[in-house]
Amino acid sequence: MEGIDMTGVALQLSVVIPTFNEVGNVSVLIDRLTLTLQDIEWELIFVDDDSRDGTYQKLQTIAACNPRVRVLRRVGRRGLSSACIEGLLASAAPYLAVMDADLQHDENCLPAMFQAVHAEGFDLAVGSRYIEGGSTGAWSQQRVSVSKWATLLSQKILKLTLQDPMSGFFMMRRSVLESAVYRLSSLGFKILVDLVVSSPQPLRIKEIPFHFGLRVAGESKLDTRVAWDYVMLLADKTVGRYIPAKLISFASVGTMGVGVHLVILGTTKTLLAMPFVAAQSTAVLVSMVFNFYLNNLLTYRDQQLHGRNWWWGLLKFMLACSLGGAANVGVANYLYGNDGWWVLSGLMGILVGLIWNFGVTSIFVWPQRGKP
Ligand SMILES: Nc1nc2c(ncn2[C@@H]2O[C@H](COP(=O)(O)OP(=O)(O)O)[C@@H](O)[C@H]2O)c(=O)[nH]1
Ligand SMILES: [Mg+2]
Repeated sequence: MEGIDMTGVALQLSVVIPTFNEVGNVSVLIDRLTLTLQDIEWELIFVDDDSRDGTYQKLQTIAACNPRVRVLRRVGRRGLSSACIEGLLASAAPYLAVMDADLQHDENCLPAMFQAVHAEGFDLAVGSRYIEGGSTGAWSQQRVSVSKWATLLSQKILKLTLQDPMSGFFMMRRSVLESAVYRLSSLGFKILVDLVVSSPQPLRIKEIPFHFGLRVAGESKLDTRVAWDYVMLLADKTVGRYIPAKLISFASVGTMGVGVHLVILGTTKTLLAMPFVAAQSTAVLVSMVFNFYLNNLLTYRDQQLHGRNWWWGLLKFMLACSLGGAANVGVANYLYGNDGWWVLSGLMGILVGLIWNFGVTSIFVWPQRGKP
């Protein structure tokens, strides 16, 4: 190409490594990768979600003297899948790998994965714990069964034939990313499921067994909220083309909010003998706080509000939802005046209120670029 110096050695492999509080692991990982990848031209791209333990600063120091290492820092954002996708999009090699930073993924599998996608005609090589020769290592029984259930769900609902679609350790040809990139959901923890389902063509996949290692430094970020993210990913990959996953999450939280409302109304009215108006107002207030709290925790986990922003967000949420409530009653009342069918009028009111609340809060309470 004219004007561009193409005399350097061409890069073959980009390894993308998401990090969140992994300061104790990254140096060891880089040393191990340097040994394992001796015969390949490689680069490492760390994507750090503004870790609090100095991971970013440490990586920056390493990157300053190791030209194979780069670090991308995201602020006010969280999410394993979206971090991987952004790292992959910042990469330059024809073959791309994703692996964890915590030394639980066996880097000795990388050459075999590279061989599979580079020389054996596979599009994707997956480090698999659920085929012969692989294992989940020292996982608790509970974690094994949750992972098995999640695997089963993706096999049944998304028709995946992979034995270990929950794996976060894989390598692919660049074309896999390029052809799936516009369809990726980027929700939650399960980037491999997202990639495979978003690929327009069936992929030639090789699974390579490995033993999931022990985490020595730092902590797992896997918590129960990851399960919610996973259900949202499944929803997005099935009905997502019609209804946004965040709207489904928002509506599910709202449904739970109705339950909370009724419990509070019941207790304040019957047990505390409050007048109906006071009991209903208390229930509205409590369920608004409940809705805000859960949406901040689940629906907008990737851009959660904290500290002062949390209180400010709550205020805006309550204001937006009060207007949504007024729209709900207005529409329902208008329809009821026309057709007199209370069920349909009521439901239409709820739908209008829901869409209003979701739309307005997604713009004013959890805007795309939140502050840390
Ligand atoms: N950038 C980024 N990395 C994350 C996030 N959550 C987890 N990670 C990283 O993803 C990898 C896997 O996470 P981990 O907590 O070990 O999950 P587990 O192995 O399933 O217990 C590790 O390298 C984490 O540092 C996140 O929200 N953002
Ligand atoms: Mg881990």
